[in-house]
Amino acid sequence: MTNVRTVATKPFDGQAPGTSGLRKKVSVFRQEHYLENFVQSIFDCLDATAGTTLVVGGDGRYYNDVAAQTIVKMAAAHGFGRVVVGRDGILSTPAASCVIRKRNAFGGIILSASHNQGGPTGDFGIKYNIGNGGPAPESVTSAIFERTKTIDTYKIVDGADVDLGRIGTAMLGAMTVEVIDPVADYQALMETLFDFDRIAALFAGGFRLHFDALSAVTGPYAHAIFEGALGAAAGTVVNGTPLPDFGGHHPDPNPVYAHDVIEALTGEGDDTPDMGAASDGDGDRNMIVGRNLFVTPSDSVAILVANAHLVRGYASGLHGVARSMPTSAALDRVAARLGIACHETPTGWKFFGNLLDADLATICGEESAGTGSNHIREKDGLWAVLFWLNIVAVRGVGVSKIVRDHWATFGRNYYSRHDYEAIETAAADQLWDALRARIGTLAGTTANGLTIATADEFAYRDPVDGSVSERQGFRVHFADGSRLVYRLSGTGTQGATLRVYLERYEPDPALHGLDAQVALAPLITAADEIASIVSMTGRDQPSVIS
Ligand code: VG1
Ligand code: CO
Repeated sequence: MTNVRTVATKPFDGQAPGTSGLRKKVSVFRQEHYLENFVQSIFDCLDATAGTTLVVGGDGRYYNDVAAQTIVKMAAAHGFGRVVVGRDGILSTPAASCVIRKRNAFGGIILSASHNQGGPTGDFGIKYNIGNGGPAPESVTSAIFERTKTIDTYKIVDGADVDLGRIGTAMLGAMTVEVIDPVADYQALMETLFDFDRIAALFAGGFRLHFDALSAVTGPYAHAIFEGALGAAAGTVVNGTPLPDFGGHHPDPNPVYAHDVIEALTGEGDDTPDMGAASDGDGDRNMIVGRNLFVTPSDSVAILVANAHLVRGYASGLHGVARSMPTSAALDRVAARLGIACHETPTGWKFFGNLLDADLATICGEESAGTGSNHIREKDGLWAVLFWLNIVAVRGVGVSKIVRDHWATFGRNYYSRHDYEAIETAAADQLWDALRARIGTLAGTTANGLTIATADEFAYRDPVDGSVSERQGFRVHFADGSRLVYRLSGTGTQGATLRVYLERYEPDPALHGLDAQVALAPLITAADEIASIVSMTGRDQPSVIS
């Protein structure tokens, strides 16, 4: 008999889930009972789970293995009927979403701190997804947070670790533990959406992809799909083995942290690949690079939507599209052309879930390199790469040409995000309060000579359930159509991170070849003039420009 043990514990501070669950330093998670407290708080907030299925998996970062064992044992103590775990505790975030949906699971627990660094001195994270495969809505995450403040016991079964390294089923008390191939269900889903034969023909014709998994979770998926099913040359996937510390990589697929991809795609020689791509720690984000051209994520989602009719899974049309508020309006222009709705939501994928469930949107995107569709309820990095490959295969032209043609048709939305990472919390609070006090007075004034048309703090009313999310960032619209957005990151674990999003629309094709930072220079100055970033943070430049 497996023995269920009830362990006395105390409430912990600081467990408020951010935009993507709970993220903390590994050292915090390793405190006695810390992980158990959070898992029990999740379980305590779920209705009638007895006999149901729970999916568990993570991005393979340090502590993933320990946490997976603990969760399996707690799930058994809680009375779940079955736990489905990716082999070695591995599931990318999109694969977890796929498996939750396919297995009609009650929900899933995903172990990841996404793009945050891993290793013993890095970050760990845990997030609960509901039965539709998407991140739990705020009503659930707030209930979990409230529970962490009062929790006094958790339940776990005693006993040896379960072997998660071998595919198959075993019993833990009355619960079945099923270990699955982390790639199979996900790959099968991709094969229904994209024309694998056509993409395989593209590779057979000599097309060269350079995919950098940044030593994070997408390695096994990319090896199996690109080099396996699609026949891309060996060596297409680099850094393709998930490592507990991600091999020291910062698994955030942007031109700074994935600079190697930008470098590989610089040039026009025979040895220059045709397309570059990367994904983040947990596999839900993507970076797309053409020869000598980084595709901004805001452009990428707009281009996918403009070409969706060429791709099997989307050829019958789109219900609508959605983008997070700071994402550029390039998508809005495509939606207008297609005559479909374009929804604007706060940052974070959970806001897209209701729109997808209600068939109000089919494809969604965020400026932070998250793109996805109604095939699952998470953003999906490899899906975006396959979507691009499918478009390239059908149109027979390269990534950079597709982007330039798009600008020629729709105009170019110059776009950049400036991050000021790990600034002192007190300084960030001060800057934020000052901005809040000023925002209502900005309309009609000028900044760096540019006239401000409107300025507000973004609030969102969900069109499906009517819930309201306030204080989602400051928006400043200029009379010439340019826009500035300020947000504080919800995913950092050190100090505060200020994000400034800059956008300028340029219809004239003769002006489409500028460097984005040059095109945005007047706005960059205006952003500092409005928010006094340099004087209040002591930083004279951003830490990351993407
Ligand atoms: C960041 C991105 C946001 C994304 C979130 C989670 O949030 O800006 O667009 O949804 O990460 O992505 P923030 O609050 O730090 O700006 V992931 O790949 O960490 O699930
Ligand atoms: Co991620």
